[in-house]
Amino acid sequence: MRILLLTQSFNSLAQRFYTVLEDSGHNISVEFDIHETVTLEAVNTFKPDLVIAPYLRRKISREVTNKVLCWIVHPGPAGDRGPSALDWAILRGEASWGTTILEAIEEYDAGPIWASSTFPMRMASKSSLYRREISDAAVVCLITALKKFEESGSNANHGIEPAGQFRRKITAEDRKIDWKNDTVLTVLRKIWSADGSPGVLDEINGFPFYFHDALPAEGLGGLPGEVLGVNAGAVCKAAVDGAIWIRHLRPLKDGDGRGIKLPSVQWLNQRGLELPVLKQSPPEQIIFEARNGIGYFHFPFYNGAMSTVQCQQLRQEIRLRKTGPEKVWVLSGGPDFWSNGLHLGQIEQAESPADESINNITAMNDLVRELIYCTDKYIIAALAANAAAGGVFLSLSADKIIAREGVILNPHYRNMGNLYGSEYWTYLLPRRLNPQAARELMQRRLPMSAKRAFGIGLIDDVFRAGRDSFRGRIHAYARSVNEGEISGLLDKKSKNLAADNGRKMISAYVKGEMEKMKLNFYGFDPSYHIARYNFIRKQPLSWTPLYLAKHRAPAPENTILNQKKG
Ligand code: THG
Repeated sequence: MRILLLTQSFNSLAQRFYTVLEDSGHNISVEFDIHETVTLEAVNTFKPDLVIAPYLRRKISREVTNKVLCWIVHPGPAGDRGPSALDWAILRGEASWGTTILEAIEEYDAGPIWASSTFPMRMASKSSLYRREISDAAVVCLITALKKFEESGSNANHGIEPAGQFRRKITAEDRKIDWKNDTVLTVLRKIWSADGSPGVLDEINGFPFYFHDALPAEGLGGLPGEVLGVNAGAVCKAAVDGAIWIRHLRPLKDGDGRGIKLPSVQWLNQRGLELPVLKQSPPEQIIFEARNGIGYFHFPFYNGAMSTVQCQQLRQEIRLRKTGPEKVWVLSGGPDFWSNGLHLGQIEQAESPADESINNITAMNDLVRELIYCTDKYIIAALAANAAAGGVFLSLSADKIIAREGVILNPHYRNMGNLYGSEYWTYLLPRRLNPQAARELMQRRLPMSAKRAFGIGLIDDVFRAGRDSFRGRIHAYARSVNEGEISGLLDKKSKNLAADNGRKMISAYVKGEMEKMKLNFYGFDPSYHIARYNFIRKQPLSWTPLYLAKHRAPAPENTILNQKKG
């Protein structure tokens, strides 16, 4: 089928839909919701059999809905309606929630329901729930709805009775924290319902900030609303029955449009606020765990972004554990993101973004080199969540890469202003792909499902498993390696590395990459700096790039990566 994805942006769910539909052989094009005339033009040009809106806030015009069946993904159960569904569900503390695909009609979210799926709620932020439960349920709905459509056409009998109500758009007032009365749970729900975006506006000692990335602060308390102190980059504020950590803050404005989300203490220092350092601290961002002879590295960095310091700390942890007895290591990343590489927010706020780019990529490269040279450990990259850009190439330093089905990879740097990229990709990628496939991959710009990444040999396996069973299967696999062929594998690893170095010094690859990167950072073409600015400040999109809007671009050549497997 020809399917047009109509979306406010190419967010994680839009990317998930894109890959699921592409993998099932459909002809997909994407149009951003810029203006109704542009949407109509896209429909008239592409002539889709179906329009799907994975992430849309504005009304699809009657001209479009009269022409073609349009589906809206609604992040709520059947019958629930309105533009802030998940926000309200978190704020109210719903025990279970869902995702629904409904047909767009003139009245908002009131059309026939094509599919719906429910899940138990988790105590987590909106963006975490959206990336995990909402997205997984949306894919279940997509498959169900497509089946109905393919069997019965646009007049399929849906048979799902809506039972819910319209809830208006949530406001800042709805989430305003009342420190004198709110419990820890209430405060957390308010912040979680607004995290990643827009955050809850509150204050630290009179300085206004949007609060993000909040957690309960075990064993801490004080006068309601009192700021108790800081630790590990986070600030602690008391509610009536305890306290919370706020790990990230965003100022109202920083003179240059939308403020940047950064570790709380960084902004507090910048405001000249010195707060007492508490004995307690929030959960670590780098955790080593040894289980049955397997060493796990967890690094659940916020948004998967790895700053210079975080790269250095992770490398330090790896060096520290090298002397440990575990011979098999698992790089687990985090549950919402495996890794997205460079910390563009830190780079954006630096005095010299170009210098900080160099620092950050150097620290990433040092980390990758550390892993490449770990010849006495067999390293498994276990991707339970998405990876992009430098994060993908970091995973290539492992000996085995296994992803959970449903994981999306963006194995390229080009969307960040044509960045050349480093992380030893010129060494690591040709270990897995032939030169033409490697070149195509780096040119591609599009997301790729784990399944397809496995199909082209970019990764070694895909486990079809839920998040918990993925952990179990990775552990079983790691143990089987540990108890089996481990010494042979490590022997081979050392020999391969020596042979590679014999052909061309591995250091020469990164030297070449860094020469290109310096041009990106300091050169004549400012594309990288502009792309980063727009990305960090969430600048509204004014057009759909041609790599997504296929209907506006000439037909692509038949490339290796686009060929269907089996
Ligand atoms: N039908 C059509 N288009 C749609 C939907 C639909 N586009 C996306 C939309 N569903 C997703 N759901 C909503 C539900 C309510 C509102 C927005 C998206 C909403 N919006 C305004 C607001 O934000 O306050 C108010 C009205 C307005 O400005 O139009 O209430 O089902 N065809």
